[in-house]
Amino acid sequence: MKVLVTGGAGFIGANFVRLTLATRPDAEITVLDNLTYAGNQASLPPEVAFVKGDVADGDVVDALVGASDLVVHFAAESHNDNSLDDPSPFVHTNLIGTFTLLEAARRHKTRYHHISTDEVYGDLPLEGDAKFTPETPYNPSSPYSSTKAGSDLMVRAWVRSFGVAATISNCSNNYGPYQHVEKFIPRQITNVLDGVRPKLYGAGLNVRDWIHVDDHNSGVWAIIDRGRIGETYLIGADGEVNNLTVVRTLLELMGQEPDAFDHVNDRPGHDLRYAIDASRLRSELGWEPQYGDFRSGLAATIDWYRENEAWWRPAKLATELKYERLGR
Ligand code: NAD
Ligand code: TDX
Repeated sequence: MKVLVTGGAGFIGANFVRLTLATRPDAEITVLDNLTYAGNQASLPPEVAFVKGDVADGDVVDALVGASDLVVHFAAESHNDNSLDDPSPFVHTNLIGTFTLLEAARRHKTRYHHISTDEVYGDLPLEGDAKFTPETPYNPSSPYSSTKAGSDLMVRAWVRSFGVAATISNCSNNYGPYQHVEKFIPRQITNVLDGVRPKLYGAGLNVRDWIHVDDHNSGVWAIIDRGRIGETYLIGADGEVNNLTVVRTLLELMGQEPDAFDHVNDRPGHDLRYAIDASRLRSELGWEPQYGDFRSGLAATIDWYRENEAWWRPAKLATELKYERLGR
């Protein structure tokens, strides 16, 4: 099976490529990625076929989609803080890029899987145990989540109007190796490694539903293998934790005092809480997460960043200068 992975030099895409190489000997992978600040070819094994190009470039996309049996579309501008600073690349990649891929999938009748986020549903109150389901109305908060929401809606329309053979997954917050140091967990781990105190937005009471990146990607394969065309599946592993607890756990695992962090300015429009009901994926497709214990997953992630400074160091200074400019 010829598989085109867009955004394969990013965090989740690179882990998807690695998982696929390890478990799917029949898959022949090509990565399409234009290596933005978030893309890093060093995240990929050198033997993987790699095309440097833009998912919004119709000619490049047409040729690659035409030569593939399956497209798994990870490429995106993915960071909320950046979208609040400058939304325009989010419109280009998340909306025009997805449109370009869908049109090619339509022309070539190529199976298409769309990677999306729980953030399309907006947020949940801090109190209570409500969760997002596939029926929750879309209500995105940021330029990032609104462009992801728009891309999901295009996929649904291309299925219904043009018969594109597509599925969608909306996953919660991922953690694990190869995640860019701008994101919450790697930012704090690498800060501590640099002798800098972690930075918590606001009071730190916002809740995220953490899932190990390999569990996300095994869910994606379950949907590709056994999912119903046109369907949306939510991926999550019941990993709700507030940001304050994440920082305290990281500090403890790294041998620091529990209060050795700073509160910084909150993110404008900061979503309060995300929580996923993944029962459709579990009951219909028989998927189960393998990384049940968040604490030991965090410990392994800390070890990975300790051992792979050469991978993250080149991005660290520019990332912290950006946060300094944003006051966070
Ligand atoms: P990332 O920012 O680490 O990687 C994105 C990749 O896409 C990079 O390699 C970048 O170079 C590439 N890219 C960006 N614009 C491109 C373009 N125009 N053409 C080609 N390549 C381009 O992102 P990630 O965290 O790995 O997220 C991957 C996908 O998963 C995204 O669609 C995101 O919305 C979704 N998602 C992420 C999370 C999470 O917790 N990180 C959770 C749920 C869903
Ligand atoms: O330094 C920080 N301090 C802090 O308190 C950073 C970078 C973040 N935070 C908070 C904001 C969020 O409540 O931590 C939480 C997680 O922040 P991010 O890592 O920026 O993730 P989030 O905004 O929740 O979005 C992530 O999950 C959903 C991904 O970046 C998205 O791509 C995905 O769709």
